Amino acid sequence: MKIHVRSTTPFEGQKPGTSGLRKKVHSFQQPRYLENFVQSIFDSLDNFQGKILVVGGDGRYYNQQAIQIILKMAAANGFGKVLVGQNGILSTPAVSAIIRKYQAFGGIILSASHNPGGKDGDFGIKYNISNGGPAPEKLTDAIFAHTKTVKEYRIADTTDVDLAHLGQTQLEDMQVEIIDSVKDYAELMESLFDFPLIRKMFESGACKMRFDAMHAVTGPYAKEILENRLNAGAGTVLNGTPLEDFGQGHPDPNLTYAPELVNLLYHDPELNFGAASDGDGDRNMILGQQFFVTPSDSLAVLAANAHLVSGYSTGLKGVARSMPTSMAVDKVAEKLNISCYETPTGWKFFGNLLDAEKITLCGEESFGTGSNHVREKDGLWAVLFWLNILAVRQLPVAEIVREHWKTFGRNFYTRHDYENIELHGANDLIHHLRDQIKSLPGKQFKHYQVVFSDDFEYTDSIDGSVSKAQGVRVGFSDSSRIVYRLSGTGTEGATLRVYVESFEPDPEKHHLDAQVALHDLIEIADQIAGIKRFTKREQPSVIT
Ligand code: G16
Repeated sequence: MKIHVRSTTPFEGQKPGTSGLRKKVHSFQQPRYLENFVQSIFDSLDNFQGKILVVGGDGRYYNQQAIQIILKMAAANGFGKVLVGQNGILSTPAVSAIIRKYQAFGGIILSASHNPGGKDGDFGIKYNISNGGPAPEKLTDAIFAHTKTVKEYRIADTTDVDLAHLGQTQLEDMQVEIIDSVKDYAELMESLFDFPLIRKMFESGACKMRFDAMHAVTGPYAKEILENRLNAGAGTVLNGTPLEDFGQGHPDPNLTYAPELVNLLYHDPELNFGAASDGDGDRNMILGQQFFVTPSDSLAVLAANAHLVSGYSTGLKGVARSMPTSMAVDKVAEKLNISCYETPTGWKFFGNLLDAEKITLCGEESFGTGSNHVREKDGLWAVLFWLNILAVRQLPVAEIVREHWKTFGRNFYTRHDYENIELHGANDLIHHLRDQIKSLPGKQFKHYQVVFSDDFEYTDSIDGSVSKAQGVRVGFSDSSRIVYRLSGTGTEGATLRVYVESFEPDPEKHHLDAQVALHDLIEIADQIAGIKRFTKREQPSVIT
């Protein structure tokens, strides 16, 4: 095989964020930019020669070009075989499932998740390890260190691989197998949930749903599983064809960016279940008739009802949530007498707990829920979990959630995002908060008294690694809290996230709108951090 060892010089700023390296497409199109990062991944790994790598992406602009480069580099660096999704398509949870099923050494996922795509949009790359999960910080730090010193990259001089047809080809000494993007994943879902029961629910007309794939990667998965295997009816899946620019949409399943679906569930009386997933298929949004289930509540409801679902009926080992996620699931864990872990934002922090079998379910406020079936959050999995619960309980979504609140109390919760603000102002705001950490406890704001304040630090109970400065927390005497952190997934300026939560045991007050129930705390959040002053914004850009 002819291998070129090409000279290169480092690019600045190739630091993986919350979930891999995300930049504008234009950045990735610069000669050597992707090559440097891929070589830095390979240089950070040991003993992968002859082993299997899984490669796929969410279908956004530049996906296929990037895959061709990665294949040639994988061949030149000594991988034995690469499994690639047909047409370069693999959702993030599917990559995780495939790595595990075929005992691959790791996988490369090309996605910028929910960020917009297209020529002027975002692109991204992340590396997953052999357990199927995101590379832990130790590895992403090593990759970043390599990007700062990379001097050459290895690439095979060979023709492009045909990604459109299933089957095996040889890329010099390395085998490339183009695999069905959906099959392995669909089989895994079928092993976890009661498909005959869910099918019966659809066929009887008891459930009529719409799934918005947002022109992103989940379209083919949702069509195969919901329409073909579960007979939910043709037309159940909206925007089901993956497009390079996601139909110019923002493939982020929330109330702001999925208006078509929200409108249907609020105005079409025939529909009683709605769901959506994001660019790479790991996020989910759940809607009932005129009802939005917050991701934090969704995790709590899944945990409380897991015993009804075949794949989880033997009980949960424990649960985990990211720190800013509401404490609703903590209440369920308490009742089930199982452990509840609090981790920093980022799915990678759940990996060790899942591998050590400390937890079965985990989730984040950022529309991510998952379990030990893979090592990524999983959008369609969450939808199927809900469908299985609906099929067993035969109650509307809203009733299930209201009943849950009655049993466990309601954690009112909201997240206010200030997107694309000036980096300078964002950093100043965080410094301003850090300066107050010591002086805040004891202070009174309206009828809330601060009892603690810190910058969240996490020690992994399995490997002892420590992650510092993961978000400033302000906790009040009634267990309400405000959390501030800067997003690690944006590509322009900075995004400030402000998370506000308070617990309400009184069912008479559970009907309140979260923005109303949290009104005072939202004002206090601004008072403490000077949000308007530092961001120069009067309003958040997204409220969830
Ligand atoms: C990624 C991570 C999640 C994280 C989310 C938001 O999700 O995998 O763990 O919660 O970003 O992170 P941030 O608040 O730093 O923007 P995804 O779906 O974008 O890969």
